[in-house]
Amino acid sequence: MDLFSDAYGPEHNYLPCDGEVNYFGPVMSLQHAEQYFQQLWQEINWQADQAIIFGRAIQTKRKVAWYADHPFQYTYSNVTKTAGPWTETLLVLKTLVEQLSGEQFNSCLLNLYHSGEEGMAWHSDAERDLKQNACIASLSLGAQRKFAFKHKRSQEKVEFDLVSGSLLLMKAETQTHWLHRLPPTKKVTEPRINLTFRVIVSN
Ligand SMILES: [Mn+2]
Repeated sequence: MDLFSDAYGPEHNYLPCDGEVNYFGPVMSLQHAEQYFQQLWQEINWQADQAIIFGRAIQTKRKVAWYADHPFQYTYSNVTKTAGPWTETLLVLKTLVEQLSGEQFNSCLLNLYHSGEEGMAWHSDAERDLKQNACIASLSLGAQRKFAFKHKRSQEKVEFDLVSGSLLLMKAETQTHWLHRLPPTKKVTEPRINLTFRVIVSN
């Protein structure tokens, strides 16, 4: 397992095969990252998420929110959510991410992890509402967390330290062949907000 930094720059593909991941490192100052974190913490309509564990729906401590160009419906983990309209802060960040990535997005799924004890298990972002092989852009604000990819067949791992204000892109066939997760850790006590900008197919 390799631990990478952003030493290669945004053009570098960190995956050895079957997909493309670009890591830009920080794309704003720490002060701006903290300011955006505070704004989103205040203005986003954070909601408890549900997870299905052994067939039972349970409330997660992790909070989520879902915003888009239109009141799209989005289904994951057997829960359907309707998107709210963009806030001013989200539009600023969406514009920044679009300029850096050269991609366009019509929606954003936000996750709020109150501390390192909250994480996300191995999964791929392959919901049927997502445009297949479209870029997913992940912007991190707040606590630095590890983020890992694992190839579905070979089990090969690629791991990142996602610093506050950093941008990571998942492209092409990444979701088909790779899982990703946010491992829980007792070492992190501060919260993190993650924005994932996506392309949803109209429904
Ligand atoms: Mn994901």
